Amino acid sequence: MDKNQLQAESRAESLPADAERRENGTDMSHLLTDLEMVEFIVNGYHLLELDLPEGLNERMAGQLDGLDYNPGDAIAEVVPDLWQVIEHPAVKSALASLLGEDYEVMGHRHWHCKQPHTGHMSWHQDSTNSRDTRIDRLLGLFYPTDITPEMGPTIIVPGTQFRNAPTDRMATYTNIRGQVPMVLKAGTFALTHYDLWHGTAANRTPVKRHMIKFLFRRVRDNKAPTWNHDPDVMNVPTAWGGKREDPKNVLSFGNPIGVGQSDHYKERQIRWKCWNNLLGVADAADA
Ligand SMILES: O=C(O)CCC(=O)C(=O)O
Ligand SMILES: [Fe+2]
Repeated sequence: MDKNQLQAESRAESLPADAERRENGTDMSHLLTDLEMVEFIVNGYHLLELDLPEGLNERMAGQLDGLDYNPGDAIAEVVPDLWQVIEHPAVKSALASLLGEDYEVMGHRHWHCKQPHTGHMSWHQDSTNSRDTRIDRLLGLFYPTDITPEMGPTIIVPGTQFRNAPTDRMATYTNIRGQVPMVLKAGTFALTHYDLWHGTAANRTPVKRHMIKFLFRRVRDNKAPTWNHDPDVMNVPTAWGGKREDPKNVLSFGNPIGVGQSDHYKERQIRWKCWNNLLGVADAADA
C-alpha cells in the first residue's frame, strides 16, 4: 500500500458521526449553507480548497507535465489520482448540495493545458444554449498547481450564467467590469455554472498551466433542499438600504459586476425562481 492510500484510509477513519452521512454511507459533512447556496445562485461559482493528501498535487502536476498527448475523456485513466479529487468529501457534498444527492459525474472531462507563451482565450459559455433558470449542470475545474496572474488563469464573469449571448459577439468583448481571474492555490476545485461566461488570460510564463475540467449533471428535480438548509432563513426583513449579508438580501440585491437597474431587476426574478426550484417548490417555474 502506498503512502497516498494510507492517507486516504486514515482520512476515512476520521469521518464524522453517522448523523453527517447519507444512507449510502457518503460523508456529507461539508454540505453548503444557505448563504453559500445563495452566493452560488448570484455569482455562478463556488471555490473549494481541497486538503488532498500530501504530495498528491505535485504528483498529478508532474504526470501532466510529462504527458505528450491529450487523452481527452480518458484523462482520469491516465492520471488516476484525479479520482481522489472528485471523490473528496468537500466536492461530493458541494455537488450534492447544488445538483441533488444522486448527481451524475458525466463521462466528458478534459485536460486544458495552456502552453507557455500562448495568448488569451475569448469570452464564451461552454453550454449549448439550453439555458434556463435552474442549476442542472456544473463544470468542475481542478488546478493541481498554484495559478499566478501571469500563468493564463481562467477568467470568469460572476453572475452571467443566466444570460444568453451569441458567442461570436461575446468574443469581441474585452475587459468586463467585475471579471475574476482564477488566481488560486494548488488543489483548488472551482465549481462553475455550465453557462457562466469565461475565457483565459495569456500564459506569459515558461511553464505549462494545467486545469482539468469535469462535468456534472442533475438527475432529478429536488423535492426538498439537499444542502444544510434552515427553513426560517428567509424570514428576515428586506434590507432596502441596509446591510445585505444574509441569504435573503444577498439573493435579492447581490450585484457582483455592478449591472444597471434593468438587468438587475430581471436577474432578481430569475434568482428567486432558481432558489424556489432548489427548495422543491412544485410550481417554482411560474413563481
Ligand atoms: O483553459 C481554461 O482555463 C479554460 C478553457 C476553456 O474555457 C475551454 O476550452 O472551453
Ligand atoms: Fe470554456
